[in-house]
Amino acid sequence: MKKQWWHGKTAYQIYPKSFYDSNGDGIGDIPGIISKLDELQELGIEILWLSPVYCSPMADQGYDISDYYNIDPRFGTLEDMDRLIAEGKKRGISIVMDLVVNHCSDEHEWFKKACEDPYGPYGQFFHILPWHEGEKLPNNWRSYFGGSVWDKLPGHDDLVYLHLFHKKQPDLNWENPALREEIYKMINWWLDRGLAGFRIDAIINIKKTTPLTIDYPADRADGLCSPGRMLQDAVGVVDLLNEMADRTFRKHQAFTIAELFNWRKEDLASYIGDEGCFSSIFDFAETVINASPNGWYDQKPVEPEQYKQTVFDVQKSVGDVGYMANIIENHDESRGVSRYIPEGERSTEAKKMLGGLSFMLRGLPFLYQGQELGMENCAFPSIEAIDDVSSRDEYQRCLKVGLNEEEALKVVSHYSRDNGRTPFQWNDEKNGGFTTGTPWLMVNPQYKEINAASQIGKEGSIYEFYKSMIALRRDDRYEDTIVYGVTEPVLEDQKDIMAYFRRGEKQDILVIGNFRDEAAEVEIPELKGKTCQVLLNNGGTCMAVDGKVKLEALQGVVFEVK
Ligand code: TEU
Ligand code: CA
Repeated sequence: MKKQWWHGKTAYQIYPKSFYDSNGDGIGDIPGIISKLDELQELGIEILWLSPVYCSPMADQGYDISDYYNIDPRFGTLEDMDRLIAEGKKRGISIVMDLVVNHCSDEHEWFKKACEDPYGPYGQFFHILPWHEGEKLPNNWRSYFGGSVWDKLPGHDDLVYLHLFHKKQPDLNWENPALREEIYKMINWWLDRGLAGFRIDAIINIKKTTPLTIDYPADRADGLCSPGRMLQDAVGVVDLLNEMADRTFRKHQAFTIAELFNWRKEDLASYIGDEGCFSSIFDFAETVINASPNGWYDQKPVEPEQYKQTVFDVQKSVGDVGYMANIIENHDESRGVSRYIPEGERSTEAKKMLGGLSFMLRGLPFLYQGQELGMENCAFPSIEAIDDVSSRDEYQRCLKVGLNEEEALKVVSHYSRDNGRTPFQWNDEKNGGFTTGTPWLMVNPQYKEINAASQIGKEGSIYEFYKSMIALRRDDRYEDTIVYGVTEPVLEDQKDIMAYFRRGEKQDILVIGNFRDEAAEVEIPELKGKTCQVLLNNGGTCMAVDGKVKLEALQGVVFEVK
């Protein structure tokens, strides 16, 4: 694998709507982000990805874009964005925007023109098919947010258009070269402005099976099938992606990170190999542990053993082919600490342990806002307190299969995307210091205990633990091993102990965590006769003597082994 400028960095995702509100309208904004750049630099962040800030009707929180060339007034102006890029540069922080091009908004002018003249050039920008009342729809795919992927084209009783996501997110027709030209032009326009690159949304969905009129076996009682099934059969996405990369990213040496679920091992090199179409992709394997085709109500809690095995499987299959990005959460997931740490064990120490086990893996650590504080899921008091489209769909599903409202709320609260979207907890003042107005989404009541002000500069805090991990990753003495060392799991048969070596040229690093609620002593014979120096410890006393490692309950330690 060729070395790249970004490999040794630490990245951070901002969900702008919920990060910091600079003008009291209850919505986070770009000036708010700029005002916090010093703190991000202090933490050690060098790559910053912003979820979408383009003009949007917000049917899906900005993932429905009505103008790719402008900033939504709720978030600021184009000048603010330019300023963010420039201020980032001054602090060694590369700014990455979200590239949402599987679909746009039904309020984008392309879609409006397509509605005016479906048989004209803009009709070809979308997937529009004839259909008559009473007929079967063109296919039986289910939107990711529930219901059919087909809806009537506004103003036309005899036509339907395709949307894999919300009906306000019509899919763009990537088979049409004219559409692709428009997309490339837009990408280059942003890169020319000084943007470092993009996180690329839902990109695998751009290639559909053809013709579109083929049904798949139903995977639920509604007779529909998830588009995920169709994606297994769709061929040729890599050709499209390479064309996009050639025309845009490669010319600019842009950093690109794709949201790509269910990649096949044999395709990995074409995505993130040296000649791949992206810089990196996220490891999402952990986020789908125990996922059920039936929906959230049917999903079982994640066991530490499942977490460990899934992480190791991904590390092994990626190997040296490319560089993955490791996360414990993002804006589409519930909080990692609430998901991967068993109920009742969510202590400060346990949160650091989980953070460390993920951060020290081979790959780019990608933190999500609030992760560095140990922010947890929110106890939403009612479904009305939840805004997210997919959560509302899952809630209805729960009721449909017979759960009562309280049970349905419990399920949805556990998995809701809004868990990651509650406002950032800056301090213990009103609204957690996020806004002086009324926040667009409730603030997690835990802000009194969990907030940035009480952790920054405080010895032993989760924030300071993350800061030391980031510093360690940049430390000349260890950098090469942490960034490029091979991941080699050990003690795999020790239940609820997650341990791995990072094998480097200068040294080996041992990362070990004890998910058990009691102390553990394990033996790693190769440590005999070697010295183990503690580089990081989440608290408590630990010993590595004569090949034996003693850990307290929920203790996580990083050792240098020489
Ligand atoms: O997500 C795409 C995606 O496949 C997952 O979001 C998942 O299916 C969904 O979250 C179900 O809960 C991306 C964005 O990250 C997400 O926020 C957008 O809603 C989606 O694309 C549409 O743009
Ligand atoms: Ca604002």
